[in-house]
Amino acid sequence: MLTRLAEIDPARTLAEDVRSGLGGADKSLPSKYFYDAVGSELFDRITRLPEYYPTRAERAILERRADEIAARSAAVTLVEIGSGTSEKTRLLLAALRRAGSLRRFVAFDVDPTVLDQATAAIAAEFAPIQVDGLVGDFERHLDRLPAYPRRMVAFLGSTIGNLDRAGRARFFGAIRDSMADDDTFLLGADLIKSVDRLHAAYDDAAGVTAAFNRNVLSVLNRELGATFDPAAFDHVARWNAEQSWIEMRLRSRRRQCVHIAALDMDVPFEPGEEIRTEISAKFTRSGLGAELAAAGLRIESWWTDDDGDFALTLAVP
Ligand code: AVJ
Repeated sequence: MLTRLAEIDPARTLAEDVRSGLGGADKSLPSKYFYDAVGSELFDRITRLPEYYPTRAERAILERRADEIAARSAAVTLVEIGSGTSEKTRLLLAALRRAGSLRRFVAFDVDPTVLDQATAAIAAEFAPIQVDGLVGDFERHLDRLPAYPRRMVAFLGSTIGNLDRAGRARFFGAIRDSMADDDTFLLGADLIKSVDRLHAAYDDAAGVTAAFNRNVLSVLNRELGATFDPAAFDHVARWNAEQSWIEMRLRSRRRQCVHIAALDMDVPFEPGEEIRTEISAKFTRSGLGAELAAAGLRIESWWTDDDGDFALTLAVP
């Protein structure tokens, strides 16, 4: 059963975000706009690239630890934030079903198309559990999570890395506020490693990540009637040691001016001028533990893959 609990107006949000992101001197775009149909497909290809370790590492942890996670959470409801295709989630659902506690799955995602497909597939696969799809933005709508009993709220794939420190503090605070005493929070986080490996993961040899990055310009062309030539921008991946994140940028190959019809806006670019399109923060156990603690959450379990590349942590109030 699919229940649509909330809907937002993505077009309005996009217009506002693009106006403020491209209006000033330090240009940036929120990374959530990568994920139209083409972008989601490109991201899916990224997850299978030899250089992109996070997806494989997280899956390896889940394969090994799902039953332990199910036992420790004893969850009746699994809530997945930023659920996407919920591919790895199936490992958790299966473990919770084996444990005998599972009654309900709530998928929360910004993309209604992906959500419809994923919830329908999971409802069929895990019948008779109740499956709800919730369309929303995890930076704005966590207060609308349904208050079912004994929830495990999962936020996988190191999507947390897309938020800066202040954004993470807000996000963890909102998660904590939504939690009852017996709820748990399962977080997937990418860990700090050599800059060479990080660069390779975000600037792969086959150029899939470059295409993924440029695709956000096609989204703006289609949704806002912009005149970006994606080929006029180079893909850049840069480690920011101070912030402990890798950032993706699009660098203008020449002086150019882009018109955005829906905003009645002209955006000038100097040669070499960049738009920051994504941050992907990397963590240590102590750093993440401190950020969670500041929100009133305690690390109950911490699991990594054999190479120590990625961590899953179960946090409790
Ligand atoms: C989906 C946000 C976790 O930051 O690694 C992959 C997105 N960007 N390659 C990440 C992404 C470039 C990804 N997240």
